[in-house]
Amino acid sequence: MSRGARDASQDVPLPVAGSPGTNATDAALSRIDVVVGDITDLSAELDVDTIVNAANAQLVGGAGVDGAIHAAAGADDLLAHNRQHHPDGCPTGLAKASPAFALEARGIKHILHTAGPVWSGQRDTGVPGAPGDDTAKLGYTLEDTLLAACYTNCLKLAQQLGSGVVAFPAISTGVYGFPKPRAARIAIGHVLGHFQQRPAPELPRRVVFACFSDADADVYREALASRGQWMFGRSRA
Ligand code: AR6
Repeated sequence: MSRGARDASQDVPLPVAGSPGTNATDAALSRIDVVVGDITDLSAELDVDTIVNAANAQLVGGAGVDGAIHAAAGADDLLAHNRQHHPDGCPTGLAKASPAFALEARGIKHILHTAGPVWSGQRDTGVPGAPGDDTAKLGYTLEDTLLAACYTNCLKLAQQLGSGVVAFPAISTGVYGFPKPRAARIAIGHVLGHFQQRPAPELPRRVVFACFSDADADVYREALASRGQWMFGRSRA
């Protein structure tokens, strides 16, 4: 399979009518795809018109997805736009929009820049939910809240811009060191919640999680398949 191609055989089986889960959940799940590929070069079949950049708060470009997006869109144009329109950058958890410049040739209309949190890496502080505590319940660390805000604010911005299909990278899981399974659950939980509250035909119609490797896509597939165990953990506690 080429990078960017949708691997339908690997899609997580979605609940069918009569299986556990509500209609709203099933409808929300049907609006999510997990694919393997470079976010700047996804298959045209996916119809992505908006891509999310895992940026830094200064919006000055960098490595990883940020580097790939700047290279593909045209770094000079993107940097000049962000300097002019977002002179204060993008504080962690917020989202800022730019045109897609050279990526328009690939059907991309908007780039949403969001700065994810840096995972602090502290562990065993003895304080539940202290920064970097991967054993803390989901949603109980400051980084969880900031990462969730990235997804929520990108989706709100996409809605305002009239985006049809938004592709997200795994924000904060590279240079910023956020644990991948934890980040995937936060991403999926917030996208599902957004879709449940905004049923079709509200925009965006769909979200694509663009994973850079099969192993990363497996993390999302596992999180989707096991959502019954972790999505409602807080209310059962
Ligand atoms: N397409 C899709 N996913 C990608 C791509 C790509 N082209 N390239 C990398 N990934 P990262 P962060 C995956 O480091 O952790 C930059 O320097 C990668 O495997 O890009 O939020 C910025 O300027 C990983 O799973 O973003 C910031 O300073 C995920 O994308 C800082 O890094 C995110 O990795 C942001 O760090």
